[in-house]
Order: sequence, then C-alpha cells, then structure tokens
Amino acid sequence: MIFDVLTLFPEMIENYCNFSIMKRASEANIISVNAINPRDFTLDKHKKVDDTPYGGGAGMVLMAQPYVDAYESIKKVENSVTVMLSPQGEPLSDDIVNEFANFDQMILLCGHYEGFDERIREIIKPREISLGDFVLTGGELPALCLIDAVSRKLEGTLGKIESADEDSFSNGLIEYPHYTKPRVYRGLSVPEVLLNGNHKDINEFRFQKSLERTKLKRPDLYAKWLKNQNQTTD
Ligand code: 4GS
Repeated sequence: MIFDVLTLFPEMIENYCNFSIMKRASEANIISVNAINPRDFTLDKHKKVDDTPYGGGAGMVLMAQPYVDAYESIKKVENSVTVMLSPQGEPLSDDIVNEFANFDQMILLCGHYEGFDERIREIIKPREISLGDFVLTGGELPALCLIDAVSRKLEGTLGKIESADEDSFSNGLIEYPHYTKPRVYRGLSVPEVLLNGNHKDINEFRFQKSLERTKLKRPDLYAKWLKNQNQTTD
C-alpha cells in the first residue's frame, strides 16, 4: 500500500511512521509512506499557502492552487482512493478501514487552520472521512490514524495474522479481558479458567466476557450484533 499524504507538516507524518509497527511495515515493503508539501508548489516568492476568507471571518483558508498542483504531481496507480480528512466526512469505522485496505494507494488530504478553499473539493472530489464530532487543529492526526488502522489490516504487518482477527470489532464485539504474569497482583487473581489449558473453556469464557462487556459498555454495538445473529440464523 502506498500512502501519499498532502500536508504542510510532512515531518509529523514521517515521524510517526518511523516507529514500532509502522516502521517495521515500511521496512518489509508492506507500506510506503510519502509526504508531499503543497508549500513546494507555491508560485510566489513568499511561498504562501493560505489567505483570509472571502466574505470575512476568522482564520485562514488553504489556497486551491498549491494544493491542487501538489495533488496532481502525485503519480496515481490503478487501484487508488483519495480521502480528505474533515469533520464533514463519514465517520471512520472498522468496515471503512477494511474497504480501504483493498486499495493499492491512498492519497490523503490534510487541512490545517480553518479549512480548504471549496474548489479543492470541487476539483479533486475526494471521499471525505471524519474521525469524530470534534475539531482538531489539523488533519494530520486523522490521516495518521487512518494509515495506522489500514496498515495493521495488511497481511504481514502484525506478527500473526490472527492477532487482527481477535481484536475488538472484527466480530462486531469488543475485546475480552487480557491477563499476563503474575497470577496474583495486589490481591487480584487471573481467572482460573485461563490457567487450566482447556481451550474450549477458554474460548467460551472469552466469548461470554466479550458479550457481557459489549452489552454494558456499547449497547449500540450489542444491538447491532444481536440483529446480525438473528439474520444469519433466519
Ligand atoms: C477532523 C476530524 C478535524 C478541522 C482540521 C478544522 C483543521 C480539522 N478531521 N476528523 N481545520 N475531526 N479537522 O477536526 O478528521
């Protein structure tokens, strides 16, 4: 997967991707992350990328020309998707992450300051994705979240293929509780069933815990899961 990220702050993207699992995935050529700076595509000597909004109001607006030229400089592969990160977008979900993992290239458009000149949307026509109903100072963190979430779905990124399947949401439920050594910590014991090596019992225990927690912590997900179960047994 090639990630091409349009951002005024390329180091933010490069830095994050140079650690831990992202770094390993890059070294294994599973992903390639490139940051492109619209500032390099400005035509004036001050390298201006933003200006005051027509009609007045607070904040600065990203100018269309440097952004569109930077976008058009990117070499597109056949199976490519362009995504703008913005609170106006469709809320990100595990289903959308899985969908994106099927592409060979993702071009990610990060804003900063108030927002994009609307003509950037009109010309590029990106898919718009939001991380949630809150406002950040820039699209870099949402872009990194997307890169991270998509990368871990790609074969070879995680140590074992199973480790992605057992995480929250992969079966529509949130995760069961995890324990490691020691067996007793501050008087709190690891559940007995996890120590006896009976995998049928362990799976059943984990499944019940997943159900219990989803019902308690995410009644919305639980209702969706129940509905799904009924549909598949009908
Ligand atoms: C989000 C968000 C966001 C909006 C970027 C104001 C700077 C900012 N992007 N999900 N301009 N939430 N973007 O807050 O994606």
